[in-house]
Parts: sequence; structure tokens; C-alpha cells
Amino acid sequence: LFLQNVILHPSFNKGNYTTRFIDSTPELFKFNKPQDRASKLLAFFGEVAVNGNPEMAGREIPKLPLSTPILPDIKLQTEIPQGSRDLLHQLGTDGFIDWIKQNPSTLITDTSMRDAHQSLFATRMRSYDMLAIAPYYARMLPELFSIECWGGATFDTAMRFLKEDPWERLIQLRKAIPNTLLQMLLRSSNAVGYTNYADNVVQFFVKQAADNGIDLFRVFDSLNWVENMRVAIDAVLESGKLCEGTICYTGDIFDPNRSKYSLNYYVKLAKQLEQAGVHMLGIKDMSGVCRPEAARTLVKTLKEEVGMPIHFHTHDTSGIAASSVFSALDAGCDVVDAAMDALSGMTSQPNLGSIVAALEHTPRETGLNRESLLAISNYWEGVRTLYKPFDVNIAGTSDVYNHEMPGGQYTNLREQARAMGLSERWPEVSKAYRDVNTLFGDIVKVTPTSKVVGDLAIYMVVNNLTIAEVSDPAHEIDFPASVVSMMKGELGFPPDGFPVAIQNRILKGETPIKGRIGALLPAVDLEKTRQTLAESLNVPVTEIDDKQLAAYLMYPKVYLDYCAYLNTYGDVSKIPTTNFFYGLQNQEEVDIEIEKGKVIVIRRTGKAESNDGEKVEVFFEMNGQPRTIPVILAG
Ligand code: 3PY
Ligand code: ZN
Repeated sequence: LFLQNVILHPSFNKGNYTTRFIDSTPELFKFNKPQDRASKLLAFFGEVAVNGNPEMAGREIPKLPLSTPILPDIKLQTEIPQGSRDLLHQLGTDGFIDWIKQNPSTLITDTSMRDAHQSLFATRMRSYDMLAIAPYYARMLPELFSIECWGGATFDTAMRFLKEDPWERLIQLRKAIPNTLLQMLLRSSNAVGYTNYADNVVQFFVKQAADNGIDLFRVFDSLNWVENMRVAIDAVLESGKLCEGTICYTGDIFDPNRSKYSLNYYVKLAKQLEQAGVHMLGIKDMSGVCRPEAARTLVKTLKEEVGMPIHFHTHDTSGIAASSVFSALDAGCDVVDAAMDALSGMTSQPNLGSIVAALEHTPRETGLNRESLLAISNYWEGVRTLYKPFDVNIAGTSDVYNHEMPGGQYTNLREQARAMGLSERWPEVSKAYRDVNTLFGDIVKVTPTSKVVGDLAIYMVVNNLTIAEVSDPAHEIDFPASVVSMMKGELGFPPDGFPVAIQNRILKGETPIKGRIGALLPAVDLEKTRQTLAESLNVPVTEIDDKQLAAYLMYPKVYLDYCAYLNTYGDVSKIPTTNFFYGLQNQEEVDIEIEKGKVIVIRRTGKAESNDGEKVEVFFEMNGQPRTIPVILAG
């Protein structure tokens, strides 16, 4: 509670404090009575009615009310058909991998619940909207190979922006979809974060993800450094789950000027991954620059060179990604990623329904039912409208072949540029991004290295710096911390290292680390950390389970902030999305199922004018009983 008072204190929040903050702020020691769940939710609705959801700051609120997304019209009592996960359990890992290789049909992964919304609307999709449709996936789309629904940026955004528990999302999805493989994106030693973690932290995290529902881990490294992937790969193999060792695709295998990323480069990587013992090979074209003929040659060659099934992932930023998908399939690719129609295209994956339609009546048809796909996509169409303020909604662009920004980063960086007043200067950001990549020696750009390139690109535009100035030793530059960290080797190294001159300039005399950072980081004392967390939250250590500990290890501050929020407002994940972002309008009523079978009904009945300029009263009925909530006006 004390921590909560600190974290929620306006001065602390604004960074406006000194080391005497605790002594000079007696109200930190005034603890509110713990409230019941319903009262906490009323506190939430009162706060949003007066000050708005902070997530909406600076964004345009859509015209309310918004329609409720329409669920497919089938009965959920129907039995759940067998799916890929059942097959995995029947055949075992080796048998399952053989089955993939011999299967003549096209296998498809649906990315709607992870990459699609990460790339289209800033990773803001809430568990509420996923869990409502999940039982329909289980019954209507059992032919899907897998559902990518976790990992990548979704872990921290769930806590940071949506104030919900990413573990609970996984557990509930697993419960609702017992028949299909659930897939996650794991950034190797960066796990689901932006920094290298100690090896035992990565191992601990993978174990929790495996225990709580992930069947298939797509494991990549942001510099394609297999050495940096081994700990994660071994942890997945140890857990008994499927490991998809993944190559990040960049450049163009046919471009003689970028011979660094030649066909041979990828073949070598694939062989290293095969030797590391992975079950499948992922080609992760995170930016959508794998041109159709490159996809064909790459898949054909990798099929000849390694024995693993191949899983192709791309983004449609260019508008022609489906063409690469079909070329990959022509060359014998086993599994391809796509997003449900309403969540496809642009920075997201190509259109799943259209791929299915295009393959109908061919030897490679998918077996997926198009009526079912449309019904589910229709639901997603309704969901997408709820997130309109986050939806960047820009047109496809061939500029992606120049800047090579990953789909998930592109929309975020544009949004960051907009928020900094740089909307008009986007072409400069794009150009700077490209120049920074060249300066760094033409690196793989994917989280977290893509963020580093983006940080310096934005820095250049804000400070009106040219790449010549950035390179010039005579020009004093205060490089962003992420850039210094990467040059030190804290995200690993590209196979040929970073260009020495720029590395020296950025490190200003510091020497880069030697070898793999994970090998240098001491193991974290997990039980001691559990104790620290328990003390911070003022609960007995026995109340901190492994999932909570894993979340804290990934994101200590974000996790503590989330816990403080939970203490004040309760579990807001059960609130429908419209009401979470836009609150309750006068006389609007909402049913919230706070636990199975326990529903509370909240109606907003009014809002007073503030008579002191500091406080406002908001009036509600909770299960028919009038309640008044005083809310402090945000400064
Ligand atoms: C992530 O790491 O979150 C990505 O989606 C990279 O493409
Ligand atoms: Zn992606």
C-alpha cells in the first residue's frame, strides 16, 4: 500500500521529487481501507468519467456509442473437434514434425491475436476481445495449424497500457482453445523485453510460458546471432514444447550490393539452427521485404539444405506480401502466417481468408471453412472499430524496401513522430532510419535492434543532424543510451561485428564486451528477488507465484505500477473495451462478470459540477444501489 501511494502520487509521477520525498510527504503514510472489487471498479469509472482513460490523452475519441462486435451464430455447447494440438499429443514431437512434412495441404497460422494488432493498432488489443472469440476458434477453425496469441510486445503492453495480466490472458486462451497449438514470439535472450536477461531468467520465463499454455515457441535473435539463441532454444527443448528456430530476413538475396545477406548467409544460419536441435525453421520477414522470387529461392534452397519444416512469416506493408506467400508455397513451404481478413494488410500479415480462397480446389487447399472464417473476421471487424484511436490506418508503401522497418515498429514510430510534432517530417525519419542502418554496418532490424535504429533516427531529425555530422568525430553528439548499449554488445553482435570507427566514436573510449552478454551476467537469485517483490507489495512471500515473479523479472517497474493500479481499481480486464477506453456515458449501464457466474451491474446516473475546482462527484447505481464517487480532478 505504501508503494502504491508512492507510485500514484502526482509529484512522484511527474518526476518532481527529491531524496527527501518520503520524509516530506506525510500523506504517503495514509492508507485507504482496502476496497471490495465492485467499489474499485466504481473508482475506475469515476476516474474515467472525470479525467478520462490516460490512454486516450491526445487521441481522438470516436463517436459513441460504438456497436458491440458480433459473435458467430453457433452454439458453444457443440463438442470441440480435434486439432493440431491433439495431433501433437498423439504423435509426439517427432511424429508431428513428420506429419507436417508429409501433409499435402497448406497449414496456416493465424496471427490476429498477436502480430496483427501489434502491427495495426499499437498492441492495444485487450484480452476481453480475444477471450470472447476464443471458443469459436476452437469449434470453427480446428484446421488452423496454430494461433499466435502471445509474446513479442504483448507482454508488457498488457500491463503497461491495458492494466491486465498477460499470464491470465494465456491461461484463459488455453482453457478456451484446448485443441489448437498456441504460439508465442520469443526474442531469445531478450525474452519478451528489450534487453538481455541473465540466462536463468530466460530459462525461468520459458518454463512459465510452457507450463501455462504455449505449445510452440518462435525463437529469434535480433542480430541473427545463433550463439545468443541457444539458451532460449535449450529451455524450450527442455520444456518438451515445439521450438521454431527463426531466421530474420533482411536485405535482398539477389542484390549484389548487399552480399552480406546472401542466400548462403541464410543457409548457414539454418544449418546452425538445425544443429542446435530446433524442430522447425521459421523465416521471419518482419518488415515484409522478402520479394516473391527471393521467397521462392530461399524456401526451395532451405528445403534442399535442411530437413526441417519451414514456416514463413511476412508483413504486407508493401501491399504485395501475398505474392511472396504463394511463391514460398510453390517452393514447398509447409506453414504460412496470415491474419484474419479484418486485421490483415498493410503493416499486418496478408489476408488469411483470401489465401484460403486462392488455394481452394488445388492440391494445397487448406481445409479451412470460409463461412467460419468470414464469421470470425466479421467479429474482428467490429473489434477493430473499438480501437480506432490507435489505428494508424496508413496506405501500403514501397518505401519499406528502403527503410526496412518491421511492421510492428512502423506504425509505432510514425505515432511517436506524430506525438513529437514530426508528422510532416516523416520522410526525413524514414531516410534517417535508412542512413543509421548503413552507419551501423547494415544490421538486422527487429526488436530490440530496430528500436535502437529508430531512437537514433528520431534523435537526428529532432536535432536536425545529418548522417555526415553523426559520423564526424569532430562533431560532439550525445548518443541515445540504447545506441551506446548496442555498440557495447549488450544486444549481442552481428557475425562481422559493428563497424569499428563508429563503434569507437559512440563508446567514447569504453571497450565493448567480449562474447555473449548472457555469459557475463550473473545468475539472478530468484528466491531473493521473490522476497524483494513480496516486500515491495507488502504481502507474504508465499503469495508471489512464479508467474508474478517472471513478470517482475522482465519488467520490474511496469509490474509494480500494474500491481499498484490493481490495488486501486481492481481487475479492469473484465470491463468491455468500449467502457474501458471511453467510460460510461450518462445513464449507460454495463454488466461486468467479475468472476464466473458473478455479475455486477453498474449504471452511471450523473456527474456534478465541481464546486471547488479540485473534486467532482460522479453518481452511479451498483446493482440498483446508489453510490457517489468523489474524484480528484487531474492537474
Ligand atoms: C516483436 O519482437 O515483438 C516483433 O514483432 C518483432 O517482429
Ligand atoms: Zn511479424
